[in-house]
Amino acid sequence: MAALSVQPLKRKRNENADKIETPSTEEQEAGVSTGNSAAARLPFSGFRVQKVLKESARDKILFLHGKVNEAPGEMNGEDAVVILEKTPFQVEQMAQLLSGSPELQLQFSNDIYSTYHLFPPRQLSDVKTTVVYPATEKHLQKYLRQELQLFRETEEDYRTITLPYLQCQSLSIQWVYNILEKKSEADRIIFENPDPSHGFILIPDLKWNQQQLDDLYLIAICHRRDVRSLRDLTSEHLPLLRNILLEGQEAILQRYQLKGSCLRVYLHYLPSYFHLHVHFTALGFEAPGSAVERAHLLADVIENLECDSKYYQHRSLPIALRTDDPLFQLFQGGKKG
Ligand code: DD3
Repeated sequence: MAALSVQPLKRKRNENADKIETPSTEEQEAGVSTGNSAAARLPFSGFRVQKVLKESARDKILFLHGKVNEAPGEMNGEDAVVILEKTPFQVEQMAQLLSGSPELQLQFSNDIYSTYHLFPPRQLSDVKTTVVYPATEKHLQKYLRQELQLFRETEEDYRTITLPYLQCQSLSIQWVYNILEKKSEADRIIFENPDPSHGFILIPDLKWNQQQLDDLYLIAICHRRDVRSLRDLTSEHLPLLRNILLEGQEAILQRYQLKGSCLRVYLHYLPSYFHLHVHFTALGFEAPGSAVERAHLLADVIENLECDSKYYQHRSLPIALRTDDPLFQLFQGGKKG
């Protein structure tokens, strides 16, 4: 097993252990850990809304498809997806704000009740913005709200339907290779076991802004490139999977003071990208894709492989498919005979 190389804890901003540590100003000035603080511009100019792909008042999230880089007076733009999301509160910071004199506008007051518009300072009022540019038709489709239907994929379904479909599909996972090769996000890596066959990189998922532990979300991406999904796993991969579980939990304990018993550690089937990866989320956080038809706890996967090396080749696995997914037609057609 490779030596643990957990990064040393960074200096705490204050004494609160729940708070996430940010790099000190010296570190930021030295450029050690930037990429999350520099002023920036969007990677395109202009944004003409084509469609609201999805919105949720409850989740406070908005998915927009826009045309960008359009010449004046022309409609020849490229496609971009912009996802805007209000982030969870940083409790300590908000409490501190209330103890001072926050900028307020009264909405109304009635008896003992009153409501206000509170305008937090800029560092507490950011909107998490995720950009996909240039966006393909696949991206646009991915964010459109769609009905799901559940199937059971047998060993034969996988061999005759799913696998051939995947092979001619070749979705780009360049971003995964960029992480593994340290070409992108290198300063965000939380832990690495560099072993080429039993090693992995642990990194915050793009969905997590790392400002509060409530919605903690990291992914472990394995170094080897020949494991597409749960379906490919055999007992040969047990050392890799055990490393991910044990070293991943230990790294999260060191960095975030969160115990393994407070984490949900699981794989998706079907995954959204076909390079083996494991999700680490806060147990109290109902991350998308943590429902029983998609999430397989890593600890269970390990035990199943210990009992039967070919467990995931032989078993039927549930798959939830969007009705606009070409695979949906193949499964429905196949089932009707
Ligand atoms: C993705 C699944 C993939 C759109 C969007 C996200 N974590 C990522 C690139 C870099 C990353 C991830 C595909 C893409 Cl919004 C299409 O996710 C990523 N970096 N999940 C990290 N750390």
